[in-house]
Amino acid sequence: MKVAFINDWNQHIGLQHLTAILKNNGHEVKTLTDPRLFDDLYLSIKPLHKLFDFKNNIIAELKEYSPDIVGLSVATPYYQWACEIANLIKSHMDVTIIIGGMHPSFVPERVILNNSFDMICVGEGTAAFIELLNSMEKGTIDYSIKNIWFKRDSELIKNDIRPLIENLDSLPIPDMDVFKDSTSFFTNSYVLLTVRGCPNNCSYCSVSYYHQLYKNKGPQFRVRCVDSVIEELLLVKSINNKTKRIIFNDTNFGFNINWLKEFSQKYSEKIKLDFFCVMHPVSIDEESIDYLKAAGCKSISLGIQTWDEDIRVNLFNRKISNSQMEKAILLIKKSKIDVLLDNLYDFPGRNEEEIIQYLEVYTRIKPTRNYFYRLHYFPKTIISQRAVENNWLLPEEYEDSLDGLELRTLRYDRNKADKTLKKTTLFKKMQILFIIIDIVPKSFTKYILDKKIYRYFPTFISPLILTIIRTLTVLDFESRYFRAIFFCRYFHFTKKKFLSLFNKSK
Ligand code: B12
Ligand code: SF4
Repeated sequence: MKVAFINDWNQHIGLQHLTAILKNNGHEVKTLTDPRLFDDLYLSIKPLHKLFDFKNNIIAELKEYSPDIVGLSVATPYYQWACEIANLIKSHMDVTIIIGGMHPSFVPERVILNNSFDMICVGEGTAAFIELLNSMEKGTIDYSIKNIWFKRDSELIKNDIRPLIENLDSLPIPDMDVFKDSTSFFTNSYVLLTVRGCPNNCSYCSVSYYHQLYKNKGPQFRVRCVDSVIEELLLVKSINNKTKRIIFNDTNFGFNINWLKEFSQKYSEKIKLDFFCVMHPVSIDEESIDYLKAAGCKSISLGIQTWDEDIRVNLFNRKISNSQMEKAILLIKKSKIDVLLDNLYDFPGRNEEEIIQYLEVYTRIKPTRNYFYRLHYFPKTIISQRAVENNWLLPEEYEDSLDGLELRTLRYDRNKADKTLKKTTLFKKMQILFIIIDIVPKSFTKYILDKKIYRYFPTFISPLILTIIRTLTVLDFESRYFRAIFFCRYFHFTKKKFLSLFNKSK
């Protein structure tokens, strides 16, 4: 069968898995890229996006390729993009479209109502997609394939979920060709996972919903063996010998200390590339830091979210103490590895004193970089349910998130709108301090905090613009990575657009 996947500019691990297994089973696969220039969560300029839109190129390529089925894969913030592409395809050609990935897996009952999607893959797709293609090849679709939801005339067929793949090492190494048109490739970076799922259950995190989705379907948190990770990386190096950065985007890299010890030995011997990883602060101690350092780790990202223990434990369901987090950060700093912290702002109960608490901690420990995210209400998360129950979010606002429309962020008390506005302005001013806290002297931050000078910061200084300026100017591993991705993406795809316009005009 001929399969076409449409992807944005990101490297896509799920698609790499799918295309690997499809090719192994004799199917033909093509991946088309929509780089979404001037049209993403960071930079959206409508007239420029229209000028550099690749959707018509995709339609032309699809018509030429003439696939039997088109596949899309999306997280919630990309769902509306997928709908737009699918509608456009349906208006140009008669082809079956299937959608999978996190968003359709979480809200299949919603996604199946969209006329442009003929089928949905709920949960893991490798085995299900092969079964589907094999049945299509035989000329009769098998409507009982587990993990796939179908439309047959006016009937909706909602099949059950199959057990999870227990042994991740039984899967083929992810396909490397599929990401050759992703910016990761041009920037010589490679993103991979050593685990799937997460043992924790943080209330705001989409990954936690897997515990419900896969209930009684086997252990949700699974770890690959070190050898399979090394094999994947050796292949990456052989395909792109310019590869210089490895990104372990795990939920919990190095969760198991024996795994980390083995990884450290093999990685430093066979791969020898700088790497970045996402860890949980509980996994950081003297021993794990030694292994990470020896392996060549340059940067570690930790989820902090808040220094208010009550909110962290009771609202966010993150079972870790302030002292454990502080110890982890200081250990990483001591080993001269960059430490990047993810923080959340914009949640109920947040007040000036609590933010001062953050600022005092960061004045003392000075992480390499602080990132601030608004807490989004993703579909089916525990916090979204609490938000609707507590009137932090209106039911219709939650409904919007199910369609990947505007992702609302937590509000304060709806009945005190004027106070909320004042609070938001104050938090915006305080954020400026967060962004510069690691580059200004401790005495400066202390003075500003003691005298509450931040209250007089001008409102025209935008935290977002400041963050962009910092990312463009600093030299840490993460900022270099983002800069490279941004520039390479725009350079590669604007060139491609001009070339296609030039060829057309000839
Ligand atoms: C690696 C990763 C990235 C990487 C790679 C992206 C990617 N899509 O592979 C990078 C850094 C680029 C990235 C970017 C983003 N990410 Co991200 N990312 C992850 C992470 C850590 C792992 C995802 C993964 O690879 N899982 C393993 C693969 C094998 O699973 P899978 O993709 O679901 O695919 C399987 C099935 O879903 C199914 N399937 C998937 N697609 C299809 C299609 C068809 C046709 C079929 C049949 C089956 C099928 O089959 C696959 C194999 O079994 C998760 C957190 C987590 N631990 O899950 C967050 C996560 C998915 N990301 C998230 C977000 C928000 C983003 C961004 C929007 C961030 C941003 N602000 O830009 C972007 C979106 C980019 C994009 N186009 O996906 C959220 C999504 C939340 C939500 N409800 O949507 C998550 C859950 C993080 C979190 N905790 O909030 N991400
Ligand atoms: S936030 Fe991190 S630790 Fe918590 S459930 Fe999500 S992936 Fe796991």
